[in-house]
Amino acid sequence: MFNKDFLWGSASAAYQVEGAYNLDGKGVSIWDEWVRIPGKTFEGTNGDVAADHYHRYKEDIALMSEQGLKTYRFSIAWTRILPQGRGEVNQLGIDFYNRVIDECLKVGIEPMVTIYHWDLPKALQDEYAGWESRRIIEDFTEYARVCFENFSDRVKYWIVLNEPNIFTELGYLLAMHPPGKSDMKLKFQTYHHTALVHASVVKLFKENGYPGQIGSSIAYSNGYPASDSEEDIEACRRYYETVSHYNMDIYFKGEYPKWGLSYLRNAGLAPDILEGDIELLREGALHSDFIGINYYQSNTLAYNPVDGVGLNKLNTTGKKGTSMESGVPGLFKMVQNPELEYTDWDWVIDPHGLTQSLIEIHERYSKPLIISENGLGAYDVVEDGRIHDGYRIDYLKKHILACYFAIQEGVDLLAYCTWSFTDILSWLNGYQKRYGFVHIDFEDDRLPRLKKDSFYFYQGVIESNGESVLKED
Ligand code: BGP
Repeated sequence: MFNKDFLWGSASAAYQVEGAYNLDGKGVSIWDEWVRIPGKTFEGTNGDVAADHYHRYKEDIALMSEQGLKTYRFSIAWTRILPQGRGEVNQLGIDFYNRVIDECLKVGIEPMVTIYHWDLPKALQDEYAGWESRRIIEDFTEYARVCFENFSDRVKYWIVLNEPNIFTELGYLLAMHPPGKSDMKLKFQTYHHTALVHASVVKLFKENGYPGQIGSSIAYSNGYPASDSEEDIEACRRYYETVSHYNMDIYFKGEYPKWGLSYLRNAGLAPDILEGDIELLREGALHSDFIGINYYQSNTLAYNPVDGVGLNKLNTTGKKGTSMESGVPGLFKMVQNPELEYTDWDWVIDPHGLTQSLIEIHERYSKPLIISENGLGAYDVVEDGRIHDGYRIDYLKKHILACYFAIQEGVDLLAYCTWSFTDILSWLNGYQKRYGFVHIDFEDDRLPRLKKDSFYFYQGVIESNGESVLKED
């Protein structure tokens, strides 16, 4: 049974939904710049207009209310609030988020705010290379303070960072996100800085006694050994030590897994950990109220020798079966799982993995959990003014059921947010990879909204507090 206060939600991110990239005093973010470099995003798509949520938020929130949403997770664009990253506050930016928050509350939707969803102010990137410098800790904490001072009278759920493991991997290792670097040591160093930022913001939140709950959201993929061979089981263990547990432990235990850290040290890849870091990280971990996880898929791991396959870029074309094998030599490689189905972007569909992930995290960290993202990216077709996205309904049904199984096992799950409410920009995949309950025709300047079949499906789920899915099973 889902708790009667269970937060059925849906999520977005400022850059992917708002548009209005240069209006009302907004400063330039690293994404505003990145999308303008030829070849960086699918067919040069950008978020200049996106879903124009900046102007259409009332209409979108009215649709959320019609669906019955209990929470709307959205992010704040740092550059709307502090156009240069620090210093003068842009009141028009504050006003916009006040309008969004108030509109949500007016229709009984709990606003859940992500403070950072990847759109770093370009000014800070230019000045000190952003996440590469520890100076980010002070600037970010000050930005968070501005958010708390302005919005914490009404916002009760705060997610400090969205998927720090993904933006550091894609930004500093795979060179697919800004700043487009490829340096394994830097990836681990910048990740360490994100953890310090998280801890510093949690500390500020608690010391100032702001009401509400705070956490961060990590992209989590549980792992399976590809076979029962000793080598594959060991590859899976190494994956946890250097990826899953590594990413989570530093945020929610305040330490790195021992084997993982010593492996990285021996390889000359470990982050520099300064005096006082671990103390701050432990404090941040202790005072984090919840753990946010974004779950899309699991990973199946196999042995990868030291001269084995390296990391390869993701499939951003939507041509099924075009992604290449990827791994970290000496640790593991990710392989296809013959038991499971894949999306057109080669993401594995594995609802059981969600149950396993939730249980693993619950057992290791003993904190309440929020699923801050889960959803299916797919091509949608409009037929006679309708979108019959049965595949999305099927995906969501199975993942909601997966949540239920985890709750039965004792997991304290507070919320489930789908990705996304309307169709929005997919960072690297343009507008053709759709996730929403509400279709947007991006070819039409009026950006018309159209409810998909999945809109009504989720409406039924919320109305029955999950019973509609359980009944069918
Ligand atoms: C997560 C991000 C989201 C969103 C989602 C879907 O990693 O937090 O912002 O983009 O993935 O990913 P994609 O758009 O690449 O399909």
